[in-house]
Amino acid sequence: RRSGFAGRAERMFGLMDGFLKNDPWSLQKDVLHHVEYTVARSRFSFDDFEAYLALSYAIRDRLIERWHDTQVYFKRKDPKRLYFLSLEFLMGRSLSNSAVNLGIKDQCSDALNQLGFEFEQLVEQEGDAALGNGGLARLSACQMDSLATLDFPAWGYGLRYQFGLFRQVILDGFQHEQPDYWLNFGNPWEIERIHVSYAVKFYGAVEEVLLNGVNCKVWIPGETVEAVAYDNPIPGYGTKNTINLRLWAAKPSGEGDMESYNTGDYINAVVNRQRAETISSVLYPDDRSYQGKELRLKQQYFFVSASVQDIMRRYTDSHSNFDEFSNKVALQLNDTHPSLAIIEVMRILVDEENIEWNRAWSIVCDSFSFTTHTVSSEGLEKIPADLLGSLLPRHLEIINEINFLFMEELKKKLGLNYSQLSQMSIVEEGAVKNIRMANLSIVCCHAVNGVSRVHLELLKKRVFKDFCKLWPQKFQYKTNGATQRRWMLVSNPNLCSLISEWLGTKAWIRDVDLMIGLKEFASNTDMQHEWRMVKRVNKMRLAEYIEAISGVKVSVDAMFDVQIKRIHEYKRQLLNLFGIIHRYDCIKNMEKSDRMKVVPRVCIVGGKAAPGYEIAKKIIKLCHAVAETINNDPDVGDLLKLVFIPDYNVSVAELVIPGSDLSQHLSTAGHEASGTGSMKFLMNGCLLLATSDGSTIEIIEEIGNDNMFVFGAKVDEVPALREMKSSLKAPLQFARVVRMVRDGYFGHKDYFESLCNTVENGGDFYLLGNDFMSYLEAQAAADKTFVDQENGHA
Ligand code: NBX
Repeated sequence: RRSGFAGRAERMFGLMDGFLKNDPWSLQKDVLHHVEYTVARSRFSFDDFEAYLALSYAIRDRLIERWHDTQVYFKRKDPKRLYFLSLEFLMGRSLSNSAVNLGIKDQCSDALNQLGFEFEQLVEQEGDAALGNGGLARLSACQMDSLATLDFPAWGYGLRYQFGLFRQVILDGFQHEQPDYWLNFGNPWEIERIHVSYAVKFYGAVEEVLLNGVNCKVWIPGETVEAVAYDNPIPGYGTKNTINLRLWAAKPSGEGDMESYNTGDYINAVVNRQRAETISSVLYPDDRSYQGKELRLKQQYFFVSASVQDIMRRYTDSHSNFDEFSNKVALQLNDTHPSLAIIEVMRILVDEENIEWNRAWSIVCDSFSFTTHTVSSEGLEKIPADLLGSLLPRHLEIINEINFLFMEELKKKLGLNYSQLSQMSIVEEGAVKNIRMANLSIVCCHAVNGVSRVHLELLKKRVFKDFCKLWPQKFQYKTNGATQRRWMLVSNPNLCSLISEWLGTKAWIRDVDLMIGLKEFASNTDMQHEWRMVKRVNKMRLAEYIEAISGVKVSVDAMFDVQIKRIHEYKRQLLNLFGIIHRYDCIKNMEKSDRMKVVPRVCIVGGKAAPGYEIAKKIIKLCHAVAETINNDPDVGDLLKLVFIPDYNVSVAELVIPGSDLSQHLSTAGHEASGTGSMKFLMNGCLLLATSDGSTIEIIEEIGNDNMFVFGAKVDEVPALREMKSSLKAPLQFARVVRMVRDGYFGHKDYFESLCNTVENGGDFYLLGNDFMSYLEAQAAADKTFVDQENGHA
């Protein structure tokens, strides 16, 4: 590669000036070129999917161009780079997002129209990239968009799972999981980099050798797998900055080929090698519990090792020693899942670069930070020490050494307080020895981030109490956010045009704070009218979708009331269902003349349950059973409908959120670390009905209690309520709805029994009974506001 060329190209084309043109005619020409030469169809005859592919390749070309320019620019500047390591990214679709961020959506539409295609229809051809479970994974995706938009020299690293999050199929109201074959029809958004690959080693043993008169540890690994890079360019909005999400795929390694083939067992050798690919084959669908599975640990180390090698290579390309490492490299760990990266860097510095332990240690501590997304100590990741020791023997030694030094330091500070020492130890002693990944991360990182203010307070008070006392300066919070590019510009363009027109600027698309300027128009009737028109069109689109998937016809005059998120007991979808049953029961028992006063509602629920989470699966079934009864009851008609939207994912959210009037965030206070769904609804002009938990607490402070429906126990009240629970009597209304379920009003009496038991007989850990009346009051207030809105008091 001749470096002189960069300079020449820069002089000829201007580095930050696109080589490819973005007018409709040029785009059209490029689309046809890709139809003919990439998709290999005739440019005179191709269908929607082929058009989608060709357009994606035409856009990808433009992304690649900007990506190259970004790389050249930062290589020359050599700023501190930010590396974001996450095992999960929920990217969703890329076509619309890329076109919007590149500022070429209208040009693409024009180009396609002339060819007889609709941009919006091609967008629907794309499947979601669902390489993650829930909030944590979507946050990673939103962060990538913001980092690119804010001109950061950032890289994301993750795993290229062949199967993303399972597809949820509902049969007779029960959830079934099916594999997500997202790569089957190709992925035009990624660039395979066969030349960017690293050997990742596993198993084997540690040996001591004498090197230059010094005893050194050498890891002799037993198995090698190749990590191949797949790059996904992420464009910023209103900037040329285009960052990279580098995902690793596992491939059999070429190492040792001769040896195994010489044994004569050629077929077995090939088959065994092929097994290497299983490492990046499937995403674990559990979003909270850790099972200590070997494959999961392999995934973690595989991705960490490849990423660290890549980062080290980039650093050593332009630096001759490690003095500048922590000034040039920031490694941000998304939860504890990538925390083996800490140990891997330590191992490379000490074992391979022969850097003295203490110096290596300070480089590591200065470079790493981590974000935790968990509120309870039960949710923290633990890895059985035996498992870790067999897969990564040298890493276990390093962890033990770090722990030993940490314990010595603690003893000096705290004395011999064994209970405290054992709580803080990285190694959990017991029948099974475990490595506590959170303790490891806290000890080794210079910063620990919570994801909302109350989350940090809870970490300080409970989960990491002792660590917070020891190192108060390490603990901080960065309240989560969501990108308005994806959640408004891509999914609700009509609302965006309205906002830009009223504000007289599009600057809010990069700086969301500017939306405050809308406040002065809040009571303007023209603005209110336009706003309602936008909402109505979005609701019509959603109603069509609902009818298509469920056959249920819903009225757009009704309030669209939505709860979409992973199904969890603490998120209390069951409280929502009990509220719906109560509403149904009230309508049934009402005088016919009073029914006129009922505010019509369409209740929409969506979300996946982890495959092994029985209670969550029963909640899904109950939702279907209740829907079946209500939707077929002629007494109720349009006053109440309930629909479950199957296979909830990013694209479904993009459709549902803009068409919602009310959204529910019902976590028992103190259980949702932050919550980000609420933000997406709010930016689309949807009111929230929520508990005072996670980021909602800060949202209430920003928008005021008058602008949302807050209910339920507060974070500080929950522990005492739990203590008193056995002496508390659930309200009659609550007992009545639970009884309806128990007695088989919705069928499946036996199946729902264990579900009912979770909220009665002294159970009710999540305090549904306690919060029920206050929930109903908040719902009544929402009804009232909806009617007022119709009267012009929005
Ligand atoms: O992270 C979520 C929290 O529950 C939300 O409150 C928060 O807003 C969001 C972003 O900070 N946590 C989460 O989604 N966790 C996981 O998805 C998860 C996945 C795998 C795993 C453990 C947790 N092993």
